[in-house]
Amino acid sequence: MIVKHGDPREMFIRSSDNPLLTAEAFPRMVNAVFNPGVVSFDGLTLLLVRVESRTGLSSLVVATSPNGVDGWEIDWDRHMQPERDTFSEHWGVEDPRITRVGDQYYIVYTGYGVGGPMVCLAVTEDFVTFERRGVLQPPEDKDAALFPTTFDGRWALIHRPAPASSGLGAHMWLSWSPDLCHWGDARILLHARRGGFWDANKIGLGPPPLATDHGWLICYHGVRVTASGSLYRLGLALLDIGDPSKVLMRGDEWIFGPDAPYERAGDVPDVVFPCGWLLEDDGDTLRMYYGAADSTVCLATASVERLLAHLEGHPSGSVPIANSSD
Ligand code: M1P
Repeated sequence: MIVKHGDPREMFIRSSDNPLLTAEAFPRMVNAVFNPGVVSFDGLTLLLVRVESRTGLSSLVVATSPNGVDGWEIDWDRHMQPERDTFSEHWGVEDPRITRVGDQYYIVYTGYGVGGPMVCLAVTEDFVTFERRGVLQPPEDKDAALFPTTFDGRWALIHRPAPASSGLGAHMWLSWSPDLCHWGDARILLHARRGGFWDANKIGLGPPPLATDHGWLICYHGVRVTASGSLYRLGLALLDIGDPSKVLMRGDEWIFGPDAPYERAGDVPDVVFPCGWLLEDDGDTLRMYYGAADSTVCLATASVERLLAHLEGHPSGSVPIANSSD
């Protein structure tokens, strides 16, 4: 039997240990564990996992592993609980993207507040205490991450301000700040395409941008609405290393999509949703951690060189500079 999701032509290869983490592995009874942020911390792979309890609300829990594949320890005490008495986290905290800056880890996450989902920032040095730094972008806005460096003294944030229901598309934006507090100079970075494309109408950033010799590598999800629901797939783009508002390349094709049984069935079927990736010491092997079907945590691995070669070999035909909406 041909196992389609093991096709060697794929760039991201799924771990045979998938799913790495399931709700059953957690010490408390929870509904689902998915969409983790990831960093290397104290010699371990540390995942900050979105844990949805049986209330439906989410919090973020630390899980660590010596090799990033197995031997996971779930540390229920290292837990970023939503501050439910605040307007920004009343209904939970979701989908963390972690950027290391010196000894600090900047966690950009979705605060689900009474006004809708919004982009929030918390900072930690130990993943024990999490210092809230407030709302970076008001509702409705999500799928955000910071770059690990400033550009001419300004921080850059990729985010997704609009709901697809506007009818005008939900695009990825870039905003700037001198102090991580005051944001402006906002502009569209990548348009959701239109019509029959896999990434028509709604897109959003996956993991934080990755610095490469060729530019910032970006992975984003595109959402295709079908008669039987939404399909969440992933594509690539490359931004100028000195000026991330310049889109150098964007692929026309998706490079990873729901295929394995644990991606096709779950609370939300047909979803792959990465919030973090980790470059191994060889400088090429990229471990991408993703939520599968909004239910479990999974891993797929790719070569950065191969991802970049794919982008170069598949330049966008329909979106020459990535900012046309056709
Ligand atoms: O259910 C799929 C995903 O839906 C939302 O993402 P987006 O708004 O970008 O479509 C998020 O709620 C995400 O957590 C979820 O995995």
